Amino acid sequence: MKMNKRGKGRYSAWGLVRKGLRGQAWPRVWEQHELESSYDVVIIGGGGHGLACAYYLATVHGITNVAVLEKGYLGGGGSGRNTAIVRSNYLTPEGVRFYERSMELYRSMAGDLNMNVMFSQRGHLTLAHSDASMRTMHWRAEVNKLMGVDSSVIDAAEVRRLVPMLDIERDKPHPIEGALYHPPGGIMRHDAVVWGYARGAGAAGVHLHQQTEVTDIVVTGGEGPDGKGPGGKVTGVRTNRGDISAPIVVNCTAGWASLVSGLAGLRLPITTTPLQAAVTEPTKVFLPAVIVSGSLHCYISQTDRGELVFGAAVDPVHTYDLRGSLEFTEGLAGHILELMPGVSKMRLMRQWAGLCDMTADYSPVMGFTPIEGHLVDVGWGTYGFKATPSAGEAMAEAVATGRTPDLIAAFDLARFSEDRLVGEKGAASVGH
Ligand code: PYC
Repeated sequence: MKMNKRGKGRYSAWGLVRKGLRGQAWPRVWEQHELESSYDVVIIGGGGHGLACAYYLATVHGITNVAVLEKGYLGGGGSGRNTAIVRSNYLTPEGVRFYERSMELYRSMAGDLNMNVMFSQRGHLTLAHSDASMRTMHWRAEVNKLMGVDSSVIDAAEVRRLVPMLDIERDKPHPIEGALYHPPGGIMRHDAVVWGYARGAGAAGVHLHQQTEVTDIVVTGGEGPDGKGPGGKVTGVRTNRGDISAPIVVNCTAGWASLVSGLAGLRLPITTTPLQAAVTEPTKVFLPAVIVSGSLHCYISQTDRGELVFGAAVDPVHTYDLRGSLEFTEGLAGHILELMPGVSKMRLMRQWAGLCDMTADYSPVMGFTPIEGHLVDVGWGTYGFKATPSAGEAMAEAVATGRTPDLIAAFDLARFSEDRLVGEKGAASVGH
């Protein structure tokens, strides 16, 4: 069966076998198009955020003359380089509300995008190893509950009941005092989220251009010496494949965000830092929840295939270098074994790094900028994957209506100069 126009075709099991045996070509999941010389909206960055924005622009707002430009391949940046954890147990009301909208969209995503995104709401535990961190857990739990999010503080005995593999021995440097327990948190298949949005956007008429690098954002009338920067107006972009005129250019490039908006003469309050992660060989599934320890700088989940996925603290340098390091592996292994000595025989199979676009308050920057027509969806730090659907939905609304949706009003760029920071460091799973 061919894909229908909305990208919702299905193969029967027998159809799949027949096709495989006959060596037939698979239909493309999204069509390829010539690069047009003009679009109504250009989105830079073909990761989850850019694709989600394009998808909601086309399907909710009927704006289909849209190009997503990706310098590599779709989902090859932060969307493919995270640990696929989702949750909404943040610390600020603004953060909780925003990430909870993402959870809602994630819950209905498999049906909405007709894609098995393997959403597994297996529960999420943020361990506390001291009185001070128990206090923060209580604070988060209270904010979460007030915002209608399922989250509470549990003691060490309950932690052991939920996750018997954890060592709750008290006589050690970092004893487990308790945890913030967030039952709806979990993991999902990050690539499937990207493919689902790409297929849906493509089927709705959006042009997806891979291997298309933006080399300049064209701005006129700005305050900078070159006519760029605040006060100016976007007229298009230059790419390695030709120029495009567009009145709206959205930056969804995560780790590369400050470089990309820099092309328009806009300085973003963002630093870029790598975050490494690693995965073990598969074993029988034994870890029933996502485990995070801020103090021990590590987080662990087990995939449905049985691999343990580990992450640690961000690297201590600002760089765009994605190489793995032995320091990371050694530090990670030490901390994981302190929590779960039982996994000492497991072998690490792979290691990777993604780029985190960090802001001073650990909250994102979304919406309009002082350059007319230039919008940003950046500053995600270590929270980007979780935010994919709600960021895409809200950015699409901003582009379509010309107004900032309430959901993201607190995350505007002006907050840094107007002393309205949204401090979300206390909700970080990742050491910084
Ligand atoms: O905030 O849950 C989190 C997280 C896990 C890995 C990176 N960020």
